[in-house]
Amino acid sequence: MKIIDGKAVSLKVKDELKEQTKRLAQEQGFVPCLAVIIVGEDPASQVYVSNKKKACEYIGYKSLGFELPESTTQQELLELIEKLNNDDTVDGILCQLPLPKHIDEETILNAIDYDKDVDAFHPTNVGKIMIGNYHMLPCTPAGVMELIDSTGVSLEGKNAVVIGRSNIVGKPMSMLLLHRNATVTICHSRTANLKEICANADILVAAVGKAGFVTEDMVKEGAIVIDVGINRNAQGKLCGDVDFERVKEKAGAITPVPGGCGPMTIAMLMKNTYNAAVHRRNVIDK
Ligand code: L34
Repeated sequence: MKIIDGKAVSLKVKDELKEQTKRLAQEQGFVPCLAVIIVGEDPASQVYVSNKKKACEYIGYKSLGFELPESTTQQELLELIEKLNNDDTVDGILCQLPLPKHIDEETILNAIDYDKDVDAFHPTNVGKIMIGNYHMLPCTPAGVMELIDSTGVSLEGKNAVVIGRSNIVGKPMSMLLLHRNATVTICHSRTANLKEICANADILVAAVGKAGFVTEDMVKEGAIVIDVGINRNAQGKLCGDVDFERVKEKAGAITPVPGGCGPMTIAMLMKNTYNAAVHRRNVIDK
């Protein structure tokens, strides 16, 4: 069994971007700029957003932070997005989810200029992913692909099972696996024979949101197990969807939580920001 080190893989991605950014600054006279919006004071979201800002600093991007109160109206948020859409110095716009209940997420995500949509949540970018023609990939699924690739295992013809069908993880995840010629099964809360289907997976991606959901009997010997979940267990400790201690004895490779998919999500956001910047500013990237 091998523990996949998401921190190390993410650092490699960030170090490459750091080099590329240095070159952009020297040769083109600009660095990418990411605007991050957070509404309200959800402590988990604050940690994620602060990790995003730190990553920008590390690589050398410009970052703009907008911390808006819980009471912000949908109209006010739309006005800020419109301002950032029209600001030529801004390359990427991210509005951290979840948003307060009185704001409609879909309306907000649709309002972000799809060329600045570094989350790849805009319907245009979602459509491009479906077709297989994209320069912006959703961060968490893209990070999962990098983690799978870091094991050196080929996906061609393999059984890949995704548990969870969210727009943010499960659905785009399945498409990326499909583009790489895996045979993909999407499982969810109504799936019959979940255990049997999972136990047949060469690659198992868990994105459920329930601590300890994936047990050892659901995992094939030698499988690659990717844990996208971030939960708190009864002791308040951060943990994924997978019963890590038991499953790690059976898996061929497994991601931990923390230190697995979380850092990769951020690294992929950084990559999207770079790509958005060179695409938007028509830079021929060498
Ligand atoms: N718009 N909203 C938008 N884009 C996203 O890509 C996200 N996501 C998810 C929640 N809402 C979003 C994130 O950024 C989840 N997510 C995210 C980002 C970073 C980390 C986890 C989730 C992360 O840094 N995880 C660390 C531990 C952090 C901690 O200590 O709490 C880890 O090692 O897993």
